Amino acid sequence: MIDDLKKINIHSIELRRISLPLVTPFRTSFSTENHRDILLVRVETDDAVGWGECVSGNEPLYSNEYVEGSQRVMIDHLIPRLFAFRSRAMSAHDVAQILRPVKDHRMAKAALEAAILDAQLRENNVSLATHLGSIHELVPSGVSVGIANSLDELVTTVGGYLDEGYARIKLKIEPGWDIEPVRVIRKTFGDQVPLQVDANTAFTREDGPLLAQLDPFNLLLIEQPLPEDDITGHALIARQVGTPICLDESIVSSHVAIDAIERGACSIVNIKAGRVGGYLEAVRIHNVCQQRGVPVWCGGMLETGIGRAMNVALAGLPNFTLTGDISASERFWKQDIVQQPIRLESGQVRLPSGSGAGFEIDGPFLSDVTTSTITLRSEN
Ligand code: SMG
Ligand code: MG
Repeated sequence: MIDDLKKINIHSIELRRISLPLVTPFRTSFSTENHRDILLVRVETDDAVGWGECVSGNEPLYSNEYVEGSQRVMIDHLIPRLFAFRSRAMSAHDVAQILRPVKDHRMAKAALEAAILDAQLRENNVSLATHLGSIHELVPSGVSVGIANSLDELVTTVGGYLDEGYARIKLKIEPGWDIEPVRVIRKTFGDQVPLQVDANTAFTREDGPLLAQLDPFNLLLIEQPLPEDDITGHALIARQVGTPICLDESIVSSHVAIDAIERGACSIVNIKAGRVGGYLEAVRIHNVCQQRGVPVWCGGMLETGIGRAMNVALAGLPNFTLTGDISASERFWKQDIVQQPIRLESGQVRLPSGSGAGFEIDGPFLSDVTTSTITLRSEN
């Protein structure tokens, strides 16, 4: 991925908050979500408008970021740095460097970079998929299934998704909802269903023997069993468990990815642009994993059509050899804010091909769900 794009002039950055209800509650080991309060970034340049979606949650429970904090850090620290950039014209490839003095806040940085990249690609008439280096037109679509109220309810839900054609099922797990749900899903739907689990940090270093009880079920992977800061703990677990260990929350940069791989903490990596500070760093992680023979897959953060289109573009890179959490928009939303919601086509989703991330906003619906907007203008 080289930066051969014509630079752009940013005129204004709008921060728009929207509120969207989920079609069904989504329960993980750390929370139950009924709606998302989402921060969108809209960048206006000379000849284009670009959009980015911030994936930070309503509360700081997945990571330390949360939507109110992301908006605050953008207004007080990130956007002023972008506007103070020495020369007026900028590339999205400059953004991470400009924002580097501000520690962490990767979801906020990622949303700004995404909006700038989208605008720049639209001005250059290049698609995001092409720019990132995607090689596919369609990618298989996996679905993440929340913790259910009962095993019967879980079977009904998973059966529905399999009927819809999803290519892979991921079950959320937590202590007490771990071996049994997997056993029941395997017994009901057979050994051929591609299946994996995600613990979102809910287990401890002592749980190696428990997690090894998942081995007979032939899972693709166990995602993030231990807390995000415990790389050594994951290496210990990986030695006790036959199922491959995959990291999500722990992998916040390409440096951490290399470290985790070299220390034997994971043999698969989940890549989420928001968690790592942007799509450009996501590609770097893809590359360092590829060089080390570690397959990757694209995670999801319950995105609207904005983030979802960008995730599909990323998932077309060659080392995304495992199926991602890129379900159809209707898995989470009754109505999407874009005119081209992601749809399932025989268990796959299509990479957007228009310039930028390839979608158009549904303006009237976006207005309906907007709860606030703030516009910041560059003085250049
Ligand atoms: O967007 O399909 C999606 C959700 C996928 O399970 C998913 N994401 O840890 O991987 C993960 C979770 C994080 C979000 S939970 C609110
Ligand atoms: Mg996860």
